[in-house]
Amino acid sequence: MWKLKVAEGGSPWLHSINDHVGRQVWEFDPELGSFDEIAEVEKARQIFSENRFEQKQSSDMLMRIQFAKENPHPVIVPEVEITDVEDITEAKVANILRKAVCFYSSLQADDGHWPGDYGGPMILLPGLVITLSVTGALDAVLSNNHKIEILRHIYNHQNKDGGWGLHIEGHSTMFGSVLNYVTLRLLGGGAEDGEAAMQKARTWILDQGGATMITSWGKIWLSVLGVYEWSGNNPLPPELWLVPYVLPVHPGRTWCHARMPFLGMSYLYGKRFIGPITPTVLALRNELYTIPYHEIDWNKARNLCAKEELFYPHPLIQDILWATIDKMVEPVLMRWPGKKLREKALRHVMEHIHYEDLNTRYVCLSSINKVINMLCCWVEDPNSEAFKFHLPRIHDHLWLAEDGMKMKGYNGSQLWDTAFAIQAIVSTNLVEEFSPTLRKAHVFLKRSQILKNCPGDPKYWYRHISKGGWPFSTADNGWIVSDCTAEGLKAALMLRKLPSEAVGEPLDIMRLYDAVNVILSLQNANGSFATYELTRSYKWLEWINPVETFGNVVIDYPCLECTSDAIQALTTFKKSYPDYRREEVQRSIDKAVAFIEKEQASDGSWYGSWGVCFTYATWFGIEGLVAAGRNFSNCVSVRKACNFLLRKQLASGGWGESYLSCQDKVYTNLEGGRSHIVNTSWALLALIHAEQANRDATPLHLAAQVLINSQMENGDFPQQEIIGSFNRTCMITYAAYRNIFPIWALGEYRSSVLEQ
Ligand code: LAN
Repeated sequence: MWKLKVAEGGSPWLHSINDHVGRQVWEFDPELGSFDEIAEVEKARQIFSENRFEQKQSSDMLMRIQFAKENPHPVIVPEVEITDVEDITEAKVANILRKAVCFYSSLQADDGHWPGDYGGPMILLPGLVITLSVTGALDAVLSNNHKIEILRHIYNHQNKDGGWGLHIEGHSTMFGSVLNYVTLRLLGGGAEDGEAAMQKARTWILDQGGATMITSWGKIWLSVLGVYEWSGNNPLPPELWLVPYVLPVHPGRTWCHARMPFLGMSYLYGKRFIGPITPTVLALRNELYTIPYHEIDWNKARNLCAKEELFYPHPLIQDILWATIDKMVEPVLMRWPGKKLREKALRHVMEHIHYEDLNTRYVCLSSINKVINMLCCWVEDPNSEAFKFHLPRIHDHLWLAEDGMKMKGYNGSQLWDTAFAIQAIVSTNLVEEFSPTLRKAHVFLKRSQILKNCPGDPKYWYRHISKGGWPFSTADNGWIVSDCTAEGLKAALMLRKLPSEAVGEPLDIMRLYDAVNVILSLQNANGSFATYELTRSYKWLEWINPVETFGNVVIDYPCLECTSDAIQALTTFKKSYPDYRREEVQRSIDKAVAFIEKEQASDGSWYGSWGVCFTYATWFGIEGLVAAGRNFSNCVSVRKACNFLLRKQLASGGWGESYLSCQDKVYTNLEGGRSHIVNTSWALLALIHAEQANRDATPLHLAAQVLINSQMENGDFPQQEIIGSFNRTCMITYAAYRNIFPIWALGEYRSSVLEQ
């Protein structure tokens, strides 16, 4: 049976700066599991695949089955069902919360964090399988059991039309379809039922024009595998890294999630690296195209892109730019003496790849650049130590659920979820009952703070300071994020106020100061905060975004959520430590508030980049303003935002927003007007904090009723539609939100609305 192992290392090729705290790895142990347990897992898999077109997101059942055995918890209170808002009482809500937190505590790992699914995108795992395949490491890294689970995931998420989307809930795209088809072929899928699935997929691909229509990023992976020609790619010249930094196009000025993958891709492009041409590769050349491979016009193919994934069409000027580089510059760089410059650029790129690998303990920023870096290390030297260090870290990026094995978008969402969970649990006023949970979470929080800057000259490495910040996932990942730092700081400050006998020793005050230093250092001149770094270049750079599938990728954009979080953290900090960098803190808050007000749309909403979508951002907008002392009576923005949320409340009392809001930038209800507990919780939290109870508490009671009635018998909450998003078009699972946010919202509801 499969087992989730947490905070374990166990290989001489693994290093950690904090004893692997937060590390999540699924391992197969044939000795493990009673007959009943194995049957329970099988049942969960079966239920998923039977309902796979209705419920596309897994419910993390494998982890739940394991944790139920490891952390048995009593079901402490009878079920409460509310048929009328009049029935809601403080005592009933307290019981619901007790049950919810009791259940959620049983999902906490021993190291203090809450593991969970962070899958969703369907285009990540193929890059890994292609990489393992061309490096010959496939069988060494993925056991047969891994392969079975990967195949299960791919089959489970094939759309009815035969294709695969960008993410599990999305319509079929050439990107998703070709890459998953190729993965099936490389893993030897196609036995029994698989044959029919592959046939259908091939038909979809050929009907939409074949693999030349895949987006640029897919073209690169296919070229690496040898089933697409490098001449069919637009240029990715590594020499770009050598242009003077003053130029706005220097890659060092772009968003870390654009520049890190570009780093490795430019290496592979510069070398025109192709893996071994195997019989499968030759067969794929036949299977993926509508015309014979040698007749394909690769020059034309450079700019082809299927309409299903053409979210960001290249402006003409971009096409002209690529054509010029392709025809005039590349030929020079491929031959002596231009080749000298290419070699210099490749050395520079490799130096930066090694720097990233070392400073993330081979976890890397995200699963994308992890795989690309690993491949580059192998291309540089197949026997390198770097490649060996990369291998065990692959498992940090894989997750198993009842829908199969997937690649996470990151090595997890450990810190982010834990910081939220702490605040949610504290909001219930049940701190004493759940002090062991909080104590453990507190340890995790403390052990995940980044205590050092990355070595060397930050300018040379294009890095911001890290000391005092918190990462999204683990300390080994090491990349701090502005809002993760803010949430980490908020959680630490909250725990500091509670008796240390209950929640453990508080975080050292110097470390609080360091966190504040990081936050202040991340504010842009216009008052906003971006994600990992300052915004280093201009919006117009988006015209060189070569990735047709995603929007808002080229620079680290100022973002509402991060800006609001900074205000929340700084205002909380200021209350306890008014003298630390007093004026700077106040100035920073004021400027951030002005940015938030400026960002608000005329209908009162804000648009969210990282969640679905208007409810998420409007919750952040309100929290930021309220934290800074604004309220319904003294601030028109708060008024407008409350009215916006009230207008979107469904007849059921909940809110339910579709992921389509993100790409269309128009508020869109879920199909059939269903409500979603996470959207409902965000809206409820926002309205409570904007003192809606003083005006009319009915909308709050109705929303609370939705949450109360969706609680399951064991205290868990159901997994509904996918709720995380990035870059406008891709969705990502936040498995913990279904527990955290109902607890938090009902916690605040109980203490601020019912106990008034
Ligand atoms: C994340 C995850 C966390 C997220 C928050 C902290 C929630 C947000 O408030 C700031 C942005 C951030 C850090 C974020 C940025 C984009 C990420 C890193 C991701 C959504 C996780 C995965 C995504 C990354 C770009 C995925 C790379 C893969 C592609 C298919 C482009």
